[in-house]
Amino acid sequence: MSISALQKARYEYQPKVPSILTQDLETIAVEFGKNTESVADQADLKALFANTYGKPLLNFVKGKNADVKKQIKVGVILSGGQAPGGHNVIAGLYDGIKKGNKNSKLYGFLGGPSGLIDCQYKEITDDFMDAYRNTGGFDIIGSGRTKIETPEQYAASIATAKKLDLDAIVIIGGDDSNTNAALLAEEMIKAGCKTHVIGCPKTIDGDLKNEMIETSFGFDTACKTYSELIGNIERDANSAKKYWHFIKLMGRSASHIALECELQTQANICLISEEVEAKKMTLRQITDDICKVIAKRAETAGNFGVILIPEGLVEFIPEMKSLIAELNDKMAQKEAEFNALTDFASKKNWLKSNLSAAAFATFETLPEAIASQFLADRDPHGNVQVSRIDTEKLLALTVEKRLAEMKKEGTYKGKFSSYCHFFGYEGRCAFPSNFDADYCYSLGFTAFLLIASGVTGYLSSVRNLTAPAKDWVAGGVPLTMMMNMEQRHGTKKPVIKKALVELDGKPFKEYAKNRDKWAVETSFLFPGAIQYYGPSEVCDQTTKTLQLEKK
Ligand code: FBP
Repeated sequence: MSISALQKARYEYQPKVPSILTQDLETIAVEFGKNTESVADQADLKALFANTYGKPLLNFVKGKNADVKKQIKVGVILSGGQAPGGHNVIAGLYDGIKKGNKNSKLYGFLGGPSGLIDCQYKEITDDFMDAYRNTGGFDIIGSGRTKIETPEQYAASIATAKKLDLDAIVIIGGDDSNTNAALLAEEMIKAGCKTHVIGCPKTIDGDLKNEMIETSFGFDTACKTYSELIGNIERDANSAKKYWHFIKLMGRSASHIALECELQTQANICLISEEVEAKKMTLRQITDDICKVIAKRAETAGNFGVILIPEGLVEFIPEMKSLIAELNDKMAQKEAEFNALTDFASKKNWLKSNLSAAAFATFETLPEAIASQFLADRDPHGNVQVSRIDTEKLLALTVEKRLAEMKKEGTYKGKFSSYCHFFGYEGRCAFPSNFDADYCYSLGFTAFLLIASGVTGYLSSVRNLTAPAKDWVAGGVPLTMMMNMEQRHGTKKPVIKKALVELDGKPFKEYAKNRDKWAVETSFLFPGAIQYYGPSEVCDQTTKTLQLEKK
């Protein structure tokens, strides 16, 4: 197979790790902290996780671990959306396992959690692993979104664990996948199976974080990739001075990616879904605010600019949120009936008699192309797939319409022309930045140490991330500590709490402080491409979000 020059060079890259991970393994001991409580609903969670609830936090420190050289067998799963660095988590885990005992084995389950359920796996060997070090993507073993949640799926997973005589399974995933990891850890104990379960915090969305998990991996590289592209568009816009660029950014519900990209590029407008919800802003109000900036810039800077839009925005606009909630319910309740409808006109007719008058009125305001996207297939959790709704086009259309009205009113004298973009898949499989390469390798190696320490139901954690890597702190966080109970499909379920953008948090405040200036003046920043080689201040910078949060 031919490979690029960068790929060849990246194979040689040695990830930087916390100094404790460079010690002789037998001199790394586990230090337990205090027992923990879940973020909420303690009684319910204690009952559901009778064996794994409330375990203590732990760190790795200098000391002794006699068991670390034991021969073990471990399975690993990549779960959910791709995030740069996943291959390095596996590399760190693999190197830890082999350093412990060269006869230990690592099996990669193929295609996500379904690989565990169906016992589809591949043994990871030196040559195979080496072809994926420091590269992006999840193609080493593939990923998938199957959930392990039914009694049959638990039974099949336990059967695979027993068949392969696994000491542990490592699940690399986001909030839902790590909720699954916590449940699986508990089920393994209940079934008398020796297999322990450890999670690793993955998602470009950046919404799996809390006081013990500073960031999920992949967020850094994805944001830097999008910011490079946004910076390029800003330069183009500033050169031609004739287009307004509407850029939707991935991130599902949370606006962390949009906010980070805004801080990196200083685009004219960045919508933050969490603020839209807090202020109960309607689509009309959002449109008016954008139009005011466009009109102002038409008089001063010119007829151009850049607007960043978080992927999940529509779910936070009150009238759209109600519409989506009703659609999700009705489409699930009357699935067969709805699926039998083939064209848009008959679907619309069906909605007229099945939605409330208010929801149907909102539906009718949407252009047909966008309205059809609201009716597209739901994800495995029954939710609308926000990455498939062209919110950027919706806003470009509402803005164009409103500007035409303003022209008639005499409040806008510019010339409006727009371009729409969606940056999502472009960033999920980039070569991991040095930060993600280092962080992921450290997370994987730490996952091995957690296995060697005999714990289960823990998330691998590496903290103090704005310091040089040698000073990072490796440890583990009990998964139940991050959980609460939430309503899902009509029943209360245990879930890891999603972290949305906090409006009183430092990253948002930094944006809020500057946004009026960035809106009207042209204050663009051009971050350029991710650099892998060169001075540390160019190659090893963390995200602005992390820097501000740790200030
Ligand atoms: P995870 O939450 O699994 O990490 O996935 C994140 C994400 O990239 C979202 O930003 C996006 O909405 C979604 O995946 C897209 O899903 P798919 O890959 O199934 O199209």
